[in-house]
This record gives sequence, C-alpha cells and structure tokens, in this order.
Amino acid sequence: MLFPRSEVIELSPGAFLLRGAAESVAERLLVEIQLIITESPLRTVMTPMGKPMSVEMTNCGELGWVSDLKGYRYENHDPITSRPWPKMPTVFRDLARHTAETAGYTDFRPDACLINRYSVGSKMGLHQDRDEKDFSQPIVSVSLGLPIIFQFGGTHRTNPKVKIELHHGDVVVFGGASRLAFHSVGTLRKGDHPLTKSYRFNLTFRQS
Ligand code: MD6
Ligand code: FE
Repeated sequence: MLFPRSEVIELSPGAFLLRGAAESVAERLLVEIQLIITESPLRTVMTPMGKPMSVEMTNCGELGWVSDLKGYRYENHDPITSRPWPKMPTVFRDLARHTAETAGYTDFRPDACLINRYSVGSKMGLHQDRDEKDFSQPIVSVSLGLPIIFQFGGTHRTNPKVKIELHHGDVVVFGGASRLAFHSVGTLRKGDHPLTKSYRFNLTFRQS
C-alpha cells in the first residue's frame, strides 16, 4: 500500500506526531471499524476502581485490552461474545507498521488494536500504557473524526505537560524514552464531522 509522506513533529524524545498520516485511508478504516463492531460490539467498561469509563471500546487483533473490577489486561477472547476478537484488518496493520517505521521503529508487529469511541462529554484521564510486556515497542495511535485536546507529560504524574489538538487523520507514535509518559485526553465537544458525525474514534495499536 502507498501512503503519502506526512509532516513528522517530535513531541518529546521518542514520541512523534505524524500530521494527517492516516487521512488517505480514513474512510477505509471507518468501514472496517463498522464491520468490527458488528462482531464485537462497542461497550462501556468498568475501571478496577469501579467507575464506568466514558469512552466506549472494543478491540481487534489476536488480543484485546479489557478492564473490569479484576484489573487491566489483554485477553484473547471477547468477554461479551466469548469468541476471539475480530481479525485485524490489513489496512490497520499496514498503517500501524508504516507510521511506526516513519517514526524510526522498524520492527513493530502489532497484535492488538484497541478501538475507542468518544461521544460528547467523553474524556480519558491521566494514565500510562503499561499493560504490555515489551516497552521497547511503541504504541501507534490514530485519530478519526472530531478533534480533541491531547496532553502528555513525563514518566511522573506531575511532570509538566504539552497540549496539542489531534485532528482527523493524525497519528501519534509513542515510544522510546516517552513510552511510559503520562497522557490524557480532554472532553469531546459537540460537533458534526462529515465521516463520523458526532463521534471521535481512536485506534491504539500495541504489541501486547
Ligand atoms: C486517545 N490515546 O487518543 C487515547 N495511549 O483517545 C491514548 O491513550 C494513547 O494516544 C498511548 C499512546 C498514544 C495514545
Ligand atoms: Fe494511552
């Protein structure tokens, strides 16, 4: 597959913003998302603290990220359907590998893709992504639909944060010295996007 070159902005050591890198395949990604959610529906999950997350989620790939009162972990079956997660579409894998490589991560082999859907008022609090085994592998994050504010800091919760707005088609590759950086997502504001209407989707690819 051919991907156009995109502007690469280093946000912090090892973390890169690839402006618009997913734009040329966005419509295909959204078609695949719709197919995935007919197999493994979007759901509201509980944090281990017993609070529902405001973002709805599902997964594709060999493994899926799940959260419940027992904790955060990767599972090879969807706990709702008791079936394997839907297969990771080729266009997902190719985009993740290509953008990781553009950011300098040459051997990224994602086996899990978490799909988050934000509706008006959804947000994601400050967290680290640390449920994976190998922190030498980056995370690739793809934004689709309505824009949102993304904040990221350092490896301590209280480190100063940089604020950026993520738009439709933007890709963030988070690795190296920034792999365990704390980050958060602001509240989704009302809007009407030509492809996703009132929603924002985020795909995060990991090697679990
Ligand atoms: C989001 N993203 O953009 C949530 N995690 O909706 C994340 O939590 C994230 O963008 C790890 C690496 C990149 C990310
Ligand atoms: Fe995250």
